[in-house]
Amino acid sequence: MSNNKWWKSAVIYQIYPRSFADSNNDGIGDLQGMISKLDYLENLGINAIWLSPVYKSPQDDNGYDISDYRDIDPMFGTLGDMERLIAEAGKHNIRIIMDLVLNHSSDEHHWFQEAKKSRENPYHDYYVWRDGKEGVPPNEMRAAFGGSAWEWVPEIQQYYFHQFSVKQPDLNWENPKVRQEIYDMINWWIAKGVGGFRLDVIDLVAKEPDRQITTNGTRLHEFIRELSRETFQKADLVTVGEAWGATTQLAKLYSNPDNSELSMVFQFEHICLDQVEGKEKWDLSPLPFLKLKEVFARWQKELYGKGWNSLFWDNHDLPRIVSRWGDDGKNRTKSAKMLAILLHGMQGTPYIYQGEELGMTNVAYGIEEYRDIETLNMYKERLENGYKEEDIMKSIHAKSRDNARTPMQWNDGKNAGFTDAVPWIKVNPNYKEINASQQVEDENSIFNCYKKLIRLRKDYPVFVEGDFKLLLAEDENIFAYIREDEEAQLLVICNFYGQTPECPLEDMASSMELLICNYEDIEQPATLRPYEARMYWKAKK
Ligand code: TEU
Ligand code: CA
Repeated sequence: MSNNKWWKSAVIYQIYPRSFADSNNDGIGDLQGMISKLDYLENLGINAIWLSPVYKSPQDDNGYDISDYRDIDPMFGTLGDMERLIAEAGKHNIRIIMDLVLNHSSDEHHWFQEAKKSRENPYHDYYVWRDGKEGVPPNEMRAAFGGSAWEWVPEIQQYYFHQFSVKQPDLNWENPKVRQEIYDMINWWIAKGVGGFRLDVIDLVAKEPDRQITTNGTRLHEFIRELSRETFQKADLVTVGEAWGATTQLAKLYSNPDNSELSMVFQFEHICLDQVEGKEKWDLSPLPFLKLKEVFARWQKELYGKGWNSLFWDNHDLPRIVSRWGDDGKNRTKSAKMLAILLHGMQGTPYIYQGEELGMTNVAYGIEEYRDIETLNMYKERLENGYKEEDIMKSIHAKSRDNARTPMQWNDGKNAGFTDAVPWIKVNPNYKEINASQQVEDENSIFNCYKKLIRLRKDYPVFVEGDFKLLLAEDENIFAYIREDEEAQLLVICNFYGQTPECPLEDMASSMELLICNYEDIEQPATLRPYEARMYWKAKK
């Protein structure tokens, strides 16, 4: 198998720009702030940064509503700063991956401003319109952030379609002119030296609203192949599509090794395990451990040699993993390392979301501290629908996107060293114990565990090449697997809970070399300690 693409042994770090580092003390992170932290990132060892959107935007959805794809929002800096970031990151051997939001634009984009002027306007057809009568939308489709997916424009007596907020009108991919505009824009960024792209909700672009189809539309893969041919294939880029609707079958199309579509996708099967069919993410239910193992094992196995996995626990839309599958109280350090060791031993490209390398946790604020449009709209809607405020807050504390969006915790000084001003969203009060400057110095920190895992991936080819076999599939506490290629074996054993189960893999492990673990005294007892994780390696003769 040829696994020689640079991004197959790379580790990618996601930055959420407004929460990373504020250089000019206006309370919002920015590009100069990122530049000032490149030494920190190089020390961690990552190879690329995926930057959530920094384009010009009214910030209705924190930049996922773009009003100019070829400019930077003044809040983050200038186009010159962006060019400096690309160049400076390059000196640290770090590539910059831009976030492409191609399913929709902002309603303040000049295309939409023109489009809504008249049905004859040349830009009208850049968006998805349907005739109708005021108050009688074309169908019942709902938007992800609440309300109808159709918005009435009285001036032209038509509805436009939006899968997200009313300020995020859907682009019409059926129109070849729209696709061409997109390709030109992407090629313009490629010429600036970016290292790749993350494609926001790429599985929604081929929507067919008349058939009430949004995900995986009929023309989806035709569109992606054209996009790839016209842009990405001309350079040595990494591309990752966000695809909530991906199955392993579809992922093999998206990440076909023939390079006809993308490098890989983000799929969410391992993330949505506590979401009951037909319910919303806010309706809480327990996390099924055996199912987690089954899902990872299936994705590892199905894509082996036929596609490529992305590996992630966290992003800017998800609650913090240590508060989800780990223990963010007494066993925070142990469990955060365990989750890291589990994920980073698998085949695929690992992604680290800012603060994950410190074991940053969820927050539990009062509603007035929340900023996220999805959270705020849901709060309003559920109150109106008679939910108890207490239950709504419970859902928010568990699932709000703002859990991931609190400022990066750099040190134990004012506002965690993020800003001198009032931050746009409150800092997690636990920054005195959880912060980067403390962890960089401490060789037993979560940070240094991530750093070591990144190093191991570079040093041992089996991380990239090896196949995957799940062990102890029915065990209620232990997640264990073995990876194997022609040269070596890699064994990962993780105790997922605070119990002390017996470890039936002791014999196998005893002939192998311990690469990394999350306890300092390594006496290899027959039982695993709370959240204990160990990774072993052995050469084949
Ligand atoms: O998210 C896609 C998406 O479907 C989200 O609405 C997701 O369902 C939700 O965040 C889960 O709580 C992408 C971006 O990652 C997100 O930040 C944007 O808000 C969204 O697209 C619209 O661009
Ligand atoms: Ca700033």
